[in-house]
Amino acid sequence: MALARILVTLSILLLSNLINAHSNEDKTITFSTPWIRLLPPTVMHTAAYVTIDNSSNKPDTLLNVTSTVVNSLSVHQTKNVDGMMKMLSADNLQIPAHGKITLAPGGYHIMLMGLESSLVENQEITMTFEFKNAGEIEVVFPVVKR
Ligand SMILES: [Cu+2]
Repeated sequence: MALARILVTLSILLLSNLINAHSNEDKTITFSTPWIRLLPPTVMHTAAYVTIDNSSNKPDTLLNVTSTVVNSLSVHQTKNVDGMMKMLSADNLQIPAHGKITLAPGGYHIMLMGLESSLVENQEITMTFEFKNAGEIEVVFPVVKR
């Protein structure tokens, strides 16, 4: 019993710390480990990956992704359709309340098409993500060889 009470007290303490951390910045959407895959210089398209976290108690919707240095950005999902890997567009991607969406190779990704010039390793590309509730958020993506 005593142990259970200590555990409950501990988890309440941890929880209140988390809540404080979020209310400090008032940011409901946060991004972690953004990266863009470096492809050979002749390939004028590539993909970007990131984990999007939603700390609010409402789902949010990704409406648009833009960048001043890439002509066309769109959200795609790689899917196995009848044994063939296909890329389907994934407009209006939903980030669940108190949840996250991971964009990773083999699944969701942001497709960069019509690059004006080839990317170089460690180059940084800024993208603006527009959410229905959270508004516009800028994220810097490093170009990584992986
Ligand atoms: Cu794609």
